[in-house]
Amino acid sequence: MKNPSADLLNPKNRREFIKKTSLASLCTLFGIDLVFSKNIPKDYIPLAFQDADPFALFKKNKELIVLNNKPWNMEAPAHLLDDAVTPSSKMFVRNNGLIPENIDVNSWTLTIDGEAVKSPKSYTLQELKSKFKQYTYQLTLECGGNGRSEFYPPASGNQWKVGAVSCAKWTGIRLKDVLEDVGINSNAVYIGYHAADKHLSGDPAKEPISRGVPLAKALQDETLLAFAMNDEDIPLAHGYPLRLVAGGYPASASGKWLNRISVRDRVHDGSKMESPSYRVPCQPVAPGEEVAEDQMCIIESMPVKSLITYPKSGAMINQGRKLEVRGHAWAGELEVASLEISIDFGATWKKAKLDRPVNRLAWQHFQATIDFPQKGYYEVWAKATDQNGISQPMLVPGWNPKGYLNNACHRIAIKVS
Ligand SMILES: Nc1nc2c(c(=O)[nH]1)N[C@H]1C(S)=C(S)[C@@H](COP(=O)(O)O)O[C@H]1N2
Ligand SMILES: [Mo]
Repeated sequence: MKNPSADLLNPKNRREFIKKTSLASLCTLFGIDLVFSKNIPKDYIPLAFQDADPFALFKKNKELIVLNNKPWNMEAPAHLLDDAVTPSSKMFVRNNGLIPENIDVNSWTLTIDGEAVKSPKSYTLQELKSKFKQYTYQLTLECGGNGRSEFYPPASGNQWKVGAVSCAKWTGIRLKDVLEDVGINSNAVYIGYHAADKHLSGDPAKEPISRGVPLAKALQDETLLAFAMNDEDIPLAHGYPLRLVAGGYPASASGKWLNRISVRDRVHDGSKMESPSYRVPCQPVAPGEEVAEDQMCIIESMPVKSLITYPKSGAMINQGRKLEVRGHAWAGELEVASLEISIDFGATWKKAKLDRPVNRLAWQHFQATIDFPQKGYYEVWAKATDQNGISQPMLVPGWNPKGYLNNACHRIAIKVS
């Protein structure tokens, strides 16, 4: 056994492994004695191992895929994202550091500071909730690196397939209302968030991530300081008790465990704002080409994209039966104008029924009914086009050193028999 801890992340492997291995030798492997191991019933999984189970820890659907455990990163297979509103159990987790522990909501504060505030001001959670009007929006959050695994030459980082995207319902107050209450100066150009998670190195002086958005984005109606997700407290993995939510931008701009926002007189220079993080070449480059740091531009609005969430890839149907296909489409800060489906590898396209978003920056649902001409293997491809007439590419687009913004058409396999 090479790397027991990695293999044991999969609960199926863990159960198998524990069945095959005596608990005593299991613990030796992990560097600790299990005293009284002879008293432990067969098939009993010690709590220490249960705690390492991200599915139990974060109450996640067992079909989520674990990409990393330090920090925790998990994504959903496409068919799991079929809900109109993504439930927490199916929502991807992307952490850059260690989730804060022992959060005390009663003493949690948000401080607004920075070069461009009249004077810094702090609020308790209670003050934020009672002083400002509350709003609820469904907001699409997609990791900038979603789809990275398809780039060639490969880019380092979490090898996301297609499931690092969510559209939950967020409730909170408008950042712009709070900034107005604090008072910002005319030199304000950007906001940067600071949060309570810990750097992987354990160094308290380092922040795992501290990103932000241009002031104009910060002042949009839908940019929230959220304290609830899907009508409940935000789950711990998703930023409890307070989160900045800036839908349509790479989700890295939506700071979890938020405790401070700096209103800056320059582009925010926090951790992972620097090149090449969350940046792409300002001008297209050849795959594998080296790009100078000053030639990398910060990602703002995410590109147009869609996901087929029903049926699951590999589905089989009988000949003569119609197939209902459905999913979601989104286009960063823009709206999706149309969604087309192809079953002949892109030779012909048919328009799907596409809903308007429930609110700005929410994904849009599509649905199509497909007839297959004869038995055999098919692929169903989906292609969204945004309101500016820009469509998803069929091939992996714009290679970039960090593997961001892969918005190639999603496809599923169907067997008609
Ligand atoms: N404080 C903090 N906020 C964060 C992160 C983080 O590591 N720490 N990760 C960011 C990134 S890169 C992404 S893609 C989203 C993931 O949000 P989720 O885990 O709720 O799906 O959170 C963003 N906000
Ligand atoms: Mo991300």
